[in-house]
Amino acid sequence: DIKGFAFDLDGVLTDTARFHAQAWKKTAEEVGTKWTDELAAGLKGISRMDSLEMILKAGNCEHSYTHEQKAQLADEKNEYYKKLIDTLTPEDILPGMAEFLMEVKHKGYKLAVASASKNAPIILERLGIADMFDAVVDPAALKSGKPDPEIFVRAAELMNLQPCEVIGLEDSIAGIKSINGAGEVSVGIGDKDELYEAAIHFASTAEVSLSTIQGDPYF
Ligand code: B16
Ligand code: MG
Repeated sequence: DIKGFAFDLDGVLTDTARFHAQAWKKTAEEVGTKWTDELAAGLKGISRMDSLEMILKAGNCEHSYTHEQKAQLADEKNEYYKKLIDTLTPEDILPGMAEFLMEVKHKGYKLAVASASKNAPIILERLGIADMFDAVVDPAALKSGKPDPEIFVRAAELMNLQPCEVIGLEDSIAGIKSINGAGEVSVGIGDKDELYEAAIHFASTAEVSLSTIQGDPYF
């Protein structure tokens, strides 16, 4: 029986990808990496340090920086990013998701956030939905990021549920792999061809519906 839902944040509850892109673009310019839409898309769901590594690799300069310099670049990006997310309000919850959260909460399901973002708690506060969740996974306490299953396994543990009792919602391929690897039911939101590994699929957050999920053979 499904008893809980684990939500990715960026791309599922709100769109912070535009702010990540804006902030990483500055870093890319600083290190001399050409900023492309493809590069931006590849950073979806990937941790801060892994994102920086991808940007440095794209410019063939991953060996030109010491650990300290990389930490500094990541810090600078995060300071700028934090200014951008300060502008978030409840209006920035993605279409349909405030209603979906209220519906599952009202029906007695447990709710968790499984985001790679260390800024997730501030973002949830800004969106006005922090109180709805029984648990928020702390990504700093994990050994491996998505696509490793650890983050979604942890989300189930924090809800006191078995993975098979949890549905995970994700917009990234890395996230869907993490949910599937954890033994949970994956819901993919976005491009169907890209997210073909998802058990259940919706084209956008506006389409996500509890009755459709409950009617699916995977439920
Ligand atoms: P931070 P998600 C991810 O969020 C973003 O998609 C990814 O672009 C970002 O690098 C990562 O969080 C870490 O964020 O720098 O705030 O710790 O999709 O897992 O909610
Ligand atoms: Mg995401």
